[in-house]
Amino acid sequence: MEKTFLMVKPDGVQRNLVGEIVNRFERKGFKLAGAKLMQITDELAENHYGEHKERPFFGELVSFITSGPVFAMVWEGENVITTARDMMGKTNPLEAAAGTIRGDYGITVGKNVIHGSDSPESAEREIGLFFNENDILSYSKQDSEWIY
Ligand code: IDP
Repeated sequence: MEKTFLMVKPDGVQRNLVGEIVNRFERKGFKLAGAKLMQITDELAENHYGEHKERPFFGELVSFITSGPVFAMVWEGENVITTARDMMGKTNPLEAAAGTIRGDYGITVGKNVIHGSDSPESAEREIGLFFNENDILSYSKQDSEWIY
């Protein structure tokens, strides 16, 4: 089954949105495979956001994501990468549709509450950066027969 990496950013943790965000993915029918509250190092931040290294906002991005705890998660389910991105909404919360996480809770592009992998390749890379294999659990849930 497909997996994705999702992360409540420091603004989401500070604003007490962890439970709300977990709730949305649980209610949708996805399965939590791993989760941890953690403080990102500069090295991990620079690696994670490596594709943005040349962008003018890179320094701001790294200092924001390392400014406080984040809640890192692995979620599993059919088409979870694309569906989670749809549930997050557009990068700029002012353009994100109402009903999406960024549309409902965000105002600025820098503090947009949540990160989610944008492709199978980035999901694999990001899960590997943030989680040890042993911390990702494979288990069955009784509701899967109602979902699939
Ligand atoms: P995504 O998070 O929706 O995949 P990306 O384009 O990969 O968006 O950008 C990564 C993160 O960088 C965004 O979530 C956002 O917080 C931040 N970001 C993107 N563009 C800007 C900008 O113009 N100024 C400040 N931060 C930005």
